[in-house]
Amino acid sequence: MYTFTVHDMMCNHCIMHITQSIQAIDKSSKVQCNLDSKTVTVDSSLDINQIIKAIKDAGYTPVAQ
Ligand SMILES: [Cu+2]
Repeated sequence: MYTFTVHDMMCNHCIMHITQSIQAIDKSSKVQCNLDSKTVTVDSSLDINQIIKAIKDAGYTPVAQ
């Protein structure tokens, strides 16, 4: 389980982009995004760097917690 702060996640559209980008590399991952706390929690067996890359590829800036 990985938790990131993503300050540039502003709306549900951002959440959709981030979730789709992660699920594109791990279909069985579980992604939970919280706009109030600007956090993204990812349950995935992939390496954290792959998750970070997926979030960056979606156009956002994750900071690992
Ligand atoms: Cu947005």
